[in-house]
Amino acid sequence: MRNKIVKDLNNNWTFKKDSDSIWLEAQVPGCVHTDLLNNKKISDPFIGLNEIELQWIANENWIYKRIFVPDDDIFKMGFVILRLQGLDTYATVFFNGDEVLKANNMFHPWEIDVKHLLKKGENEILIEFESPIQKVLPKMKHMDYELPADNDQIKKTSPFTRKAPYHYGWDWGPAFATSGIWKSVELFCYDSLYIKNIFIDQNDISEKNAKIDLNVFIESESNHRVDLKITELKSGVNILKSIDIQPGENHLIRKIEIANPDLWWPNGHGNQHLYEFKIQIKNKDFEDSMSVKIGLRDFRVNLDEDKDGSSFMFVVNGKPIFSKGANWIPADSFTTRLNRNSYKTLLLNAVNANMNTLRVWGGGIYESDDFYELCDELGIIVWQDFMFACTLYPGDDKFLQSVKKEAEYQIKRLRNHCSIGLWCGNNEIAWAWHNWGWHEKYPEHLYTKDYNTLFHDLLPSVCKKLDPDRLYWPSSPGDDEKLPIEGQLYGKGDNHFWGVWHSGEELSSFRNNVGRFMSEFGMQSFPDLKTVDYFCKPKYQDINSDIVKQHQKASLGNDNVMKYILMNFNKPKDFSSFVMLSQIMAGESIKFAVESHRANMPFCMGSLYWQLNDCWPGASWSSLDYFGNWKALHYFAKRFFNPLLIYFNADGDNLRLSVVNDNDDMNNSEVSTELFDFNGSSLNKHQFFIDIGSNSSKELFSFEISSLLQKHSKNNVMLRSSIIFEGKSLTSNDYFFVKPKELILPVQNYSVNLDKVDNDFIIAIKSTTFLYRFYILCSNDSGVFSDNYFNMLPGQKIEVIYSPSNDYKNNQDFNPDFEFNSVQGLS
Ligand code: BMA
Repeated sequence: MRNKIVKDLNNNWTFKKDSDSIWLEAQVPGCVHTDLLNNKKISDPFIGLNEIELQWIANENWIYKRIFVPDDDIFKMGFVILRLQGLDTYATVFFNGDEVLKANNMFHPWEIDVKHLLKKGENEILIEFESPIQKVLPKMKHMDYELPADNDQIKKTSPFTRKAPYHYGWDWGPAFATSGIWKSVELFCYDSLYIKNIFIDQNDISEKNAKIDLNVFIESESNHRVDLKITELKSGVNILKSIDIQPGENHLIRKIEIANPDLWWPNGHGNQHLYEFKIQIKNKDFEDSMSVKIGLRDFRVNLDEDKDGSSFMFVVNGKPIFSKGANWIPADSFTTRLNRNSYKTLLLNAVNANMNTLRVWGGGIYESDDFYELCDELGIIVWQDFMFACTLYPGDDKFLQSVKKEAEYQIKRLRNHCSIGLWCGNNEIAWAWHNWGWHEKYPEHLYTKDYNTLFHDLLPSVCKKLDPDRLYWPSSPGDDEKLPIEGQLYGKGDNHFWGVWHSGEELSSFRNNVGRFMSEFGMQSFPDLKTVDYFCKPKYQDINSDIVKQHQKASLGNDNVMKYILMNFNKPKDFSSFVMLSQIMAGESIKFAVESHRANMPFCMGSLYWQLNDCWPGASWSSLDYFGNWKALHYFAKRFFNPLLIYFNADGDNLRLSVVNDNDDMNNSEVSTELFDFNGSSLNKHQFFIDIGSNSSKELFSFEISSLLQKHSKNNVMLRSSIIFEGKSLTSNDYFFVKPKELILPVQNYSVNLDKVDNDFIIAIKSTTFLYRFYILCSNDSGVFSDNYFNMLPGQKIEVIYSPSNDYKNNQDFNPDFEFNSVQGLS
């Protein structure tokens, strides 16, 4: 019996700069920056001003090499393929001294048959990487225009290279144009035939019945008769069939039905049942098998026209789903350092904040298999961009062919994932053409021909051929599937709203710019104080220091962070107060935005803020910092994405209260609304019993602000509303009648009591005064608090649970260092 052999060649690599003579140890998968760091040849690229010092690396050529001795059984195989799962990026590969391939795209694998070159004893693989910058510059000299690439900090070469756009710098990340072997290297050996690919087409799924087409692709060199076996334990699928295989690619389709399937649901709407199909082929000489895990679900994006334009809504198993989540960027500038656990921690944080959707944004990478497997398991719908963002791209045949290969590979790799909701061509290019002055500045054909070919012809046709049931959406933001003739439209498609932050508008603009699906909007903040300490010594912690500015990549920079703080809060008294106020400001801003999106359901059916995570320690719009610390925004997100939400909307003298409910019907729920002054006295209270329908947003009542307040000052009162159902308070929200800086806040006073129960710490807080956005930080660990950044009335008691990070979870000696404060202590 001859089975295929997959021989991992990831160990024992060495590397050097092309002009150096000494070889150093290298890691595969890896990249030159981390290899230099591991060999102590450079200092941590994320600290101080090191980013500037390390720019030379991207301008050099690097060589990677390994020697290996093949096992005897490999020589018996008919085919020995050198499979390089990912090369970053311009690489020439030599096998035993012979040049075997030249690579120029990091987003698909490279394969070459090396059987004729393979010898007994030592074999050598050597890979020369050319500087991604120097490789492109000569080509650019002959062009009479540049391509925009506004975020590219390294000579604007990025549009020409199929390499992660953010490697060249972005407005939240450093410029580290890596080189290296960023995915596994293996010898893939087979004799005559193997299973190449499986595609499970879910064409008709309901609670009663799941009808799927199981497509098996078998590559063969000659004619064979084999037994094909398909099994799935949970559903009892067990099929055995004898089939004839011809030379070349064989495509077999098997129709399968599963009665009463356990359906897959997004987080918050049901369970994430998965089925695992195992496909085997076998005869007396050969055997091969492959498994695929899938969630069965009917997934549609409803784009139907309606009185307001046309909808943009995910409908899963017939149920409209309000998309709650954020935009995902690569979780490291050097993604090869990430593993399944790093992904799991980040994605669990998303789920813990009640998210059900993430957008894999087009300036990063197509994520690892771990990422999508975890999204399947956790119920996270993935909006998947192709990797094109914020620039125009070349339109020559060579470039298009490379993209075609990349798209075909990625679609085949990812299409079985139930979490993937749609494919999207690019990030913001059509919007930029019409609204960022590109139309006036660049030759027309870059849009009408090159852009059009890539995003309205090539990508949609590859999607249609390989993944016919999934929506292809050309660009985000976008209003329909045709080449856009204007920027964004509100009322159709998805929107990126950047009037707040980029255009300096007040938070109230969030309320006036609600579209059908809000796929981007954001507010910057600084990371956790520990993270600031990581990249910047205390003596340089100043908003204008070079190091702090180096870790702020946005064009409007720290001045804009300060501007928004001062629009709403009093001046921070020092740098760490500035950091904390920036976080609270971001929390309040995005709360304001998301609440208005949710309150506008079903007109608006999605709210994904910019951005979930970071690729390095620095200022950004993220809610989780590079080390996974929850910034204030993430705690706010957990509340504003709570399935049940109370929403206040002031309109002149009216204060309207609505309830948004993603849960099932809740009959006879108590909604209580109470006005307190900052001494804790209840000034008035309203209580209603109402039925709250499922999947709905409903305005419940409107108060006259003047009669609510009567003679009380707006500056020292708070309205608190909660919903109580079956004796439990399910949600609450606080409303203030003026901006935080206009509140007359008392000097803070509270007491704290600490207890340890199992691995967790219970922090009991008792306030003696009103506390505005009281928060707890842990300065020696990155664990998570059950709640944080909340308001407390005098005399109120709150218990917060601190769960230590994995580093300290089982460490009985761990003593967390907690710090307590509130907005009152920051100015
Ligand atoms: C959006 C994104 C990113 C950018 C962010 C903040 O438009 O698509 O390109 O990082 O804004 O400016």
